[in-house]
Amino acid sequence: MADIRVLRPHNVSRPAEVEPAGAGEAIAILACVRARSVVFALPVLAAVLAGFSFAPSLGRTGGGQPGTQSAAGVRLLKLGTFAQPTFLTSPPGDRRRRFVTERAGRIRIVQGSKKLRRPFLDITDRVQTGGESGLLSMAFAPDFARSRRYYVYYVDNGGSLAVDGFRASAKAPNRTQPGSRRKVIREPHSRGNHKGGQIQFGRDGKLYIGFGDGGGSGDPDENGQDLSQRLGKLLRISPRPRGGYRIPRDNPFVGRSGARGEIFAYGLRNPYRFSFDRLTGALTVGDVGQDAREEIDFVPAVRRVRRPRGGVNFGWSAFEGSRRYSSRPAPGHLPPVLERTHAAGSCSITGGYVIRDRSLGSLYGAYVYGDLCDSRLRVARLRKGGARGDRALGPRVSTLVSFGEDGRGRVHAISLEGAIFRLAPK
Ligand SMILES: [Ca+2]
Repeated sequence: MADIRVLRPHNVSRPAEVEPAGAGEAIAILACVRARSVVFALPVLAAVLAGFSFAPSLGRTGGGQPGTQSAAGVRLLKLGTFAQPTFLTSPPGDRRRRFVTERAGRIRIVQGSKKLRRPFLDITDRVQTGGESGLLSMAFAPDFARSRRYYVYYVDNGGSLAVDGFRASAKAPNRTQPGSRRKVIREPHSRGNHKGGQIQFGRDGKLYIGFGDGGGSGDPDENGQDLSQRLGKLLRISPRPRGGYRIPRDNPFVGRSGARGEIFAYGLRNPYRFSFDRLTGALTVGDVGQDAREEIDFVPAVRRVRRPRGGVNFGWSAFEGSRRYSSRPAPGHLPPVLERTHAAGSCSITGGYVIRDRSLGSLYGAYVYGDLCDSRLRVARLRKGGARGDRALGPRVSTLVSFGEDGRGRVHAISLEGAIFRLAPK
């Protein structure tokens, strides 16, 4: 609990805009997003009882000054301010538009540099926003230009993990076609934490979904290593246009008795953010730790199939990072390539992207990531078996909830407090 002082927002670009109430709310939200343990849930509860709400008031636009921060080689260009933004992405090849999910259930479009007034989607009536819940990410189908299909990941009003598909309007491309919603997947999830949150299409054209282990502390349901459960897993599916999904025949556990065919990788605690290298198809996962160790996992792509090998066991809850956590078996588990300890100021890792923006020069090919508490952006070179050159990049983004990559491969850093920044050359 003593750590709560490090949770104070300290976005150096806009210090004057951080008011005490905002700080308190940020702490509550921050703590809820990470809520790793019962111990840490106490300050969350205290903050909530003290009257802080989860209303999207943190995303107020303030003076609208375009803030910038810089460090050697890179600076942060402010894209805009949103209401508790959680993710950013673009349709494949779309060089003009960036789509931002807002936690309450809206998707905003930034066209060029202009934020459009009308949301692309509004499902606020379906989305639960307490704890670690909300509209948490979205993904455009690889053939979006033709099919106009896209997908969203949210926590529904019953607390279940939900992925739905929608279609953009044919006549009004910045609007969603009314009545186009199709359920893709639902997973009951009764606890307030470890709601997962990421969907991404791989270079193999399949939709990958990251589900948390079911919440609580220490994987009480022992889902992580249980192949009969979808919680604590990375899933790989082919959504059907009319709803539901197909299980790809080359998934690793198809045909294995007692295992779910949707599972692509397992042994995950809360893979809140994962991504694919847009050049190679390699997988990186930021798996949020328990009480001591945050981790980045890396699985290189198999060139022929444009995806990582399937069936990898990431170790939870036998291992937290590279350390033994319980006596549970974890056959063949793959240790992380990078770990950050809580002793060093981390609390909840925010997985990012392998940078493929050539304008960033020597950062090309480096992996950028961060942490919800330690606001420093970090970079490292990931490779099979380890990482090298792990260092703080310089700029800070407080309450760093996510990164996002646009249609040009430009990487953005997102503060749940409202601001989104693009990593730009100095
Ligand atoms: Ca692990």
